[in-house]
Amino acid sequence: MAEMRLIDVKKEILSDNQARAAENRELLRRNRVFMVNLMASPGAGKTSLIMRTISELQEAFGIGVIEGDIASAVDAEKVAAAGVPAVQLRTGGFCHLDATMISMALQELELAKLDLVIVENVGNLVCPAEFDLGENKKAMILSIPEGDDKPLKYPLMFSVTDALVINKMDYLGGEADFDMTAFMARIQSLNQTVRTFKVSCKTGEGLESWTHWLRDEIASCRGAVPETIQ
Ligand SMILES: Nc1nc2c(ncn2[C@@H]2O[C@H](COP(=O)(O)OP(=O)(O)OP(=O)(O)O)[C@@H](O)[C@H]2O)c(=O)[nH]1
Ligand SMILES: [Mg+2]
Repeated sequence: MAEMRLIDVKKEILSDNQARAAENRELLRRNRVFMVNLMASPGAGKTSLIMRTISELQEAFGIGVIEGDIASAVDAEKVAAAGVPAVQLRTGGFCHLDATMISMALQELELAKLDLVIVENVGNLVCPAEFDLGENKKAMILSIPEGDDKPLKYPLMFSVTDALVINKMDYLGGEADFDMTAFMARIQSLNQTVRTFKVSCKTGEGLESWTHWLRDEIASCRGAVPETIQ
């Protein structure tokens, strides 16, 4: 009988990704840049939150944005029009970003001038949750019209995220049939440490607490590298 070899493809891919993510994390640490990986379904409001964040923090901080999209560059064009450097990663069909793609994008940004890099991951509640990009924090958006049952259907993303932005709060009380108490109980059972922010990118409601969290995270990154290893 001939020798049989087994390659566990997923395990290999994730372990390669982990090594590249560690390099990205080190590059960011040396440049004192805070990077947040923003994940959500298509249309949940990722670009809207990024645009709101830019207008709130642009004066105080150097911001760069990495946009992930299967086909277009429309989100990066919006960001660039606001005067913020943007790199569009067009994945050509891949449904998530990985650490190698982020490494390529980071080379296109002048990290020495930046304090904050926001990554808009590909719109998808499944695959992005599995890939470490070397980010400091993971954040996700769940928008009210998507429904309160999403933590039951896509538990991994809700489990791994550090911050959960509940967007489109302006839909509550109207047509939306969303049970906030049941939703929060589902989140609690998956993730006891997640920070939650209830916002509307349309009205601006609740956005100060999100930008406050980012300010704190940026400040702790800035203070993180000892002077001797700059
Ligand atoms: N009513 C309401 N609409 C919103 C809110 N936030 C975003 N939208 C709208 O939702 C739609 C999708 O918003 P985007 O910010 O493009 O969503 P996205 O997650 O970046 O979408 P993809 O990049 O395609 O995955 C747009 O029409 C926004 O104007 C909100 O808080 N309330
Ligand atoms: Mg978008």
